Amino acid sequence: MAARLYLGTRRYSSWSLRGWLMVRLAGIEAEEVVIPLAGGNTPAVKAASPSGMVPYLEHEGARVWESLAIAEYCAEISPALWPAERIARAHARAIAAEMHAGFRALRLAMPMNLGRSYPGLGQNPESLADIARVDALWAQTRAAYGASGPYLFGAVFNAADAMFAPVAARLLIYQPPLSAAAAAYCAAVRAHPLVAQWYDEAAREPAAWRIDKFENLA
Ligand SMILES: N[C@@H](CCC(=O)N[C@@H](CS)C(=O)NCC(=O)O)C(=O)O
Repeated sequence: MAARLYLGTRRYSSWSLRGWLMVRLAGIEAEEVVIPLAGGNTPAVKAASPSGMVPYLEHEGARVWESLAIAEYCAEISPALWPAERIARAHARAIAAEMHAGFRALRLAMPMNLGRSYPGLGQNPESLADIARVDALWAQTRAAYGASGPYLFGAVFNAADAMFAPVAARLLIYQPPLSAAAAAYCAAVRAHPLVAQWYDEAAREPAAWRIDKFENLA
């Protein structure tokens, strides 16, 4: 096998979901190595990945960590990961980069747990401000580029959608106030076959991989 993709526990690892979606969207055949996360500083992750974090992709001699770098690598193999048109592509990269660098309050207050529902939890002024920005950014993007379908750039689920897929998951878990359009986008992301596959595989992970601090928020 010329490729190996290191991932963390699917139930919790939002960054792994992004990297996995990129690799699958690009059609790269990779052996998947899922490392049960310890809730930070997992020794097996440190041993496997140059940055000590997942996702991490090895492919035909390339060693790629950081989800956005994985996105760019996958897009070299499958350019349709980004929109074909230059201005749309610039926008897609801008919003993907904003996601990669930001929304820390949202990520901290609403950790991803695909096996739980925590409606109403995690709302604070900072996380709600992040959510308002996400909602506006999705609305602007869909208004400008999304007319042909349910995703950010229309009919094709692309790298920008992959970057936001774990945000959609969090919003479905924590159910903060959202515009109807953002709620519809979250539902569309959840229904995408690859996202559905990730949830299904997460549901089959051993119960022993569960981490108390993510299971008992309520
Ligand atoms: N900026 C990184 C973030 C990766 C990240 O934070 N991954 C977490 C899992 S979601 C991790 O590997 N944590 C180490 C650990 O839990 O041991 C990226 O874009 O890939």
